[in-house]
Amino acid sequence: MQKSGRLADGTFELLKKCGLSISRAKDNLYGRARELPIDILLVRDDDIPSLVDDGVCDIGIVGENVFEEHRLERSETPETAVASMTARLGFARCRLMLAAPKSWASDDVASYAGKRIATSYPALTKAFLSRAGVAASTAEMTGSVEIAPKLKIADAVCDIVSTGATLEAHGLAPTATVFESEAILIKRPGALNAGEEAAFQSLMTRVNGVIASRNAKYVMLNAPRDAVDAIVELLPGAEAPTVLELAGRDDVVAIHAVCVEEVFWSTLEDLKRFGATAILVAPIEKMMA
Ligand code: PRT
Ligand code: ZN
Repeated sequence: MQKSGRLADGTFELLKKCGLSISRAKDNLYGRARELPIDILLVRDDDIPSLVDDGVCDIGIVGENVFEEHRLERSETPETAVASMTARLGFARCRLMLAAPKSWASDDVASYAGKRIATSYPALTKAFLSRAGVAASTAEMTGSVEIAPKLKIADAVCDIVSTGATLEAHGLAPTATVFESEAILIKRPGALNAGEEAAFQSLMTRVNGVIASRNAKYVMLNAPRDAVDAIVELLPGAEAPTVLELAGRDDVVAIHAVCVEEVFWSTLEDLKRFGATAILVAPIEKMMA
């Protein structure tokens, strides 16, 4: 995993939610989980795909952008790639975007024809341009890509965007999404022996539980008996809610449901319109199917 940076925080948080406490060596290069037989190598994110491909590590957590760039660089197809994606982790979401100085920025990708584009992701950029049928050149930079147009190193950029504030601050406008990314878990097929595979499966059960419970809420409410169907219909991503009798009430029942999708204020307002009362929305800490 990444030693420090935008992926590291999310990765440590995920491992913590999976019930793993990581003790780090003094040199900050190694970590060890106390609860499962997992050793952790702390590195720069760019090294993670090769470390997994080459068998130094069995699994890795990395940005899909870095993994896909590495895969394209090695001219691998998804079928022949050594390491492959095992799970999407839902954090470090970002987009790789083409951006141009506001003076000539246009949503038409053809406007990049004949231009020089600075990027840390030349393979992803070239693949996108070639799919779009646009002939442009790339200038590879390892950081501070956004200053390239001002320094006349390039005409435009293809860079990672999260809020868009960095592009804005440099007078650049994002015009096309080249790649959508989030943190992913990668694994080399056949890397693990039976004991290691058991630890990996245990880790994955926990990871999937954390991901599933991220937006999940436990919703409890009272509903008029004749509105149960309409109210259940409104509960986002709830399968087979529990309907309970209320003591001394024939006209009203209680409904309990696990909603796996986000429950918005507007959903609660809709529920109220159908006669729901005493609505409670509680977070769910862990889920296992
Ligand atoms: O030291 P190391 O090599 O490990 O880290 P790094 O500096 O290469 O990467 P790091 O920690 O910045 O990012 C790691 C991963 O996080 C990336 O590969 C992406 O998958 C993901 N990620 C998510 C981002 C961003 N959001 C992001 N905003 N990576 C980079 N940025 C940068 C971007 O390059 C630009 O400079 O943030 C700036 C734009 O941010 P906004 O919010 O102004 O749009
Ligand atoms: Zn990096």
